[in-house]
Amino acid sequence: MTPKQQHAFDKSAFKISMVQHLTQLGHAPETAQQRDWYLALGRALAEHTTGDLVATENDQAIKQAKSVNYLSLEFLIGRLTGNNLISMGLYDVIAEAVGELGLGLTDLLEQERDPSLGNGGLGRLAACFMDSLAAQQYPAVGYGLHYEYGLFRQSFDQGAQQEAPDAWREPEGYPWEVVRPDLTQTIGFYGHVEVVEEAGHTYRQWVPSLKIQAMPWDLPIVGYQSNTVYPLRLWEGRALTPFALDAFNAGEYTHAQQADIDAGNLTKVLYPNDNHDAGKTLRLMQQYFHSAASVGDILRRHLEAGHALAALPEYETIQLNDTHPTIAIPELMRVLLDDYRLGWDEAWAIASRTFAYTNHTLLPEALETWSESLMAELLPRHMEIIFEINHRFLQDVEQKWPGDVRKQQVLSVIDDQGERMVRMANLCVIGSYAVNGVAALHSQLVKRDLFPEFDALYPGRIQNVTNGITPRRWLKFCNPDLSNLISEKIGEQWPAQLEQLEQVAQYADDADFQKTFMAVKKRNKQRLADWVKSNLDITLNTDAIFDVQIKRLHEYKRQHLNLLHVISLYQRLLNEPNFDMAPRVVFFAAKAAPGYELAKSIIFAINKVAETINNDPRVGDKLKVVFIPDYRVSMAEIIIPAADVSEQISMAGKEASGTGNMKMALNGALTIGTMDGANVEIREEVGDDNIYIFGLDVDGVTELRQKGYQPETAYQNQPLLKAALDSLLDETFTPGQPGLLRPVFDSVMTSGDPYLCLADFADYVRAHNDIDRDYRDMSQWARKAILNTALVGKFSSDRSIRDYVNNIWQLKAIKR
Ligand code: Z16
Repeated sequence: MTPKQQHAFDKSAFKISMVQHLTQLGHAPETAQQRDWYLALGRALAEHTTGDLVATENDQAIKQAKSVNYLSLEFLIGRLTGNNLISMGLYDVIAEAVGELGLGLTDLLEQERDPSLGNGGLGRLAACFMDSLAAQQYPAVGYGLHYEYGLFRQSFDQGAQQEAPDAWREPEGYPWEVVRPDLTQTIGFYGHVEVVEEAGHTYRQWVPSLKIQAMPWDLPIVGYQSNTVYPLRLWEGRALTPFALDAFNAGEYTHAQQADIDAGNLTKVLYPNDNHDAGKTLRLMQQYFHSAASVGDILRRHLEAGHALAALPEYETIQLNDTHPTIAIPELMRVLLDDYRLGWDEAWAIASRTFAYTNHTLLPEALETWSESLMAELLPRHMEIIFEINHRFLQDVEQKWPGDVRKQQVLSVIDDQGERMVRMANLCVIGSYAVNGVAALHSQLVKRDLFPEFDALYPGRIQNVTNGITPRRWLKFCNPDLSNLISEKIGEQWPAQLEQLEQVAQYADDADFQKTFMAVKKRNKQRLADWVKSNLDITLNTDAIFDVQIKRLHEYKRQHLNLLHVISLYQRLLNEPNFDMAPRVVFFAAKAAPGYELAKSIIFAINKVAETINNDPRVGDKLKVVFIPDYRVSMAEIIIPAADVSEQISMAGKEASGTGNMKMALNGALTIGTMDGANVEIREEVGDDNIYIFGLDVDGVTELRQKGYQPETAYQNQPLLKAALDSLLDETFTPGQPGLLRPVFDSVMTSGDPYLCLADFADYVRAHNDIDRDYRDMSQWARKAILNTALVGKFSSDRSIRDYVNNIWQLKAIKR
């Protein structure tokens, strides 16, 4: 909403609308509960955004312009109501309106469940990117899946993770979504390929034996302070009517059922893996379903706007968020070849100028491959097309490097060492006009270590776009006090122009500003402490350092290195009479993939250590450990503004970027981190004095491995480390049950410590000592914290999107 429209906003009409929606929900104002009012509020607001969504969709200027289609299996959007109120510029007037109805806006907003349609960084990035596309009015559609259940909800039973289904829409439905049944498509699976002859030409035609309907639900992505609303279009799998099932070849339908899959299952649940490829058939079906429905919708829009098929790359670009939607490449080829009957070269000229691919990881276990036999069974025509793409590609390789069998082997889409597998990343690089990593270091490693031969074959194709975060949700909305303080000093443009935060740096040495800044931090810490008191019944000291590690639980992220540090602090408090430390609260929040045993063991160990320390009267409030259950976007919104210290401690070379690191720095936390991912660029921006870097860098890791790494050496030579590790084996943290924490001990001592925790331990402790020393000088600490907020403007996702627009997509903003 523009300032002019805001002025025109009719508060009393809105109140009437809310009461009408309440009535439609079957409630009377006198007896309605908070939740009923929240739903009425959401529906009343959605009326406005749906109107703007439809108007944006029908905008001629947009139809005639180029759009980006962001294809992602995950969009971790978080709650929409508060955020949309900020974007619509209606937060204050709606707070008034609901106040006049005798309600509190913040209470109502607390009623909303998070749509957790993603695992972690990759899904949240997609959500930030949609926000920035709408804010800057670059024409865009987000395409995802309408999971009935999002990421599981987490609780602890005596310290062990329990998973429960996340029924995010139940029971009343989600007020912001709009179903679009007219845009339903039919998606095929299995079956066979037929040859058809027409006018002297032969064509190939896929005859699927299983068909599932794809029906879209749109969520409104509201542009900050504009009328632009783009759709996040989520496909739901639905059974065809029994009538249509009659048409199936009986034998093949039975065959499809053997896979024990039916339409109702297809979009039931999000796969809960972050950075891990589980290789399940149903997951490949989800991927194809998502790709086929999205490609179909993109082509529909393109043709309905009156454009020629051959002009597709001039009007539409398709960004593949990791390899999850790779199958969209052969799907577009199939439609062009078999349905529109273009020749191969014509079709390839279109497809290979339409797709671009973002790589988010170098971890081998996360690089997707699908068995050739599974793919040939589920998608027989696509497998033929992949073979043809690969055949022609290998001819190019032969041209460039005649007779080089090794190059053919590493570049081929098919891995034929053992069971033949389709390498999705190779297919992406071959079928895309641009490939990017997500932070400067990561993109370098993509070129140097992952795809050196592709980089030589296609110079310039592999680029960098450093990730970013939306300053609307991650500062303006989640940290209103700091936002107001900033606006008082530098005006109100910064949420749309984050580089302007730089002007805050001039106040870094101003004693009054330091005091106010730290008072805001303290209030945010109190808000978190209150949450912890009422939900976990732990009392926290808000003068303590709030030391925060919040991210998925993964061995490479090294939550267990943090844990070893916590244990050593505990032991020093007990054993060293002269040991002095600033009080600390160490926060963890993390979900472990349900099948990831070591990750679950680490969670269990942290909970056991926390229980012991928090109940040991000798420790008092010098040290507390808090594991916040069920980490999710709405929880992050409470934790991040309260952080003093941000833990970004992955082994160098393993974290592609990180984005939580950016959120905490923006909210005035100081990073303790390795030279990994975007930490490297955060350091460049804030300067060495305002960040705590420790540990081996990428070259250091390589050297140590070459020398031959022995975790045993660190264990024997560092008494503090040895004592911390030994305590995992005795009864210190598991009274009466020694050995329960052995899996964590074993991961570093008998499994070779693959992520070098013990090698980095001493320097990690050193960096924490520096933090302890610096925190005691409140003025110096405030200075560093202020400079973090002031100097991380680069990490706005608005900048990331402009990088994509200028270096890859070539879009023009269409202002409405
Ligand atoms: C994911 O969240 C990420 C990578 C990946 O291959 C799969 C998933 Cl589900 C993360 C990276 O680990 C993280 O470093 C990065 O910041 C994030 O993607 C966004 O790029």
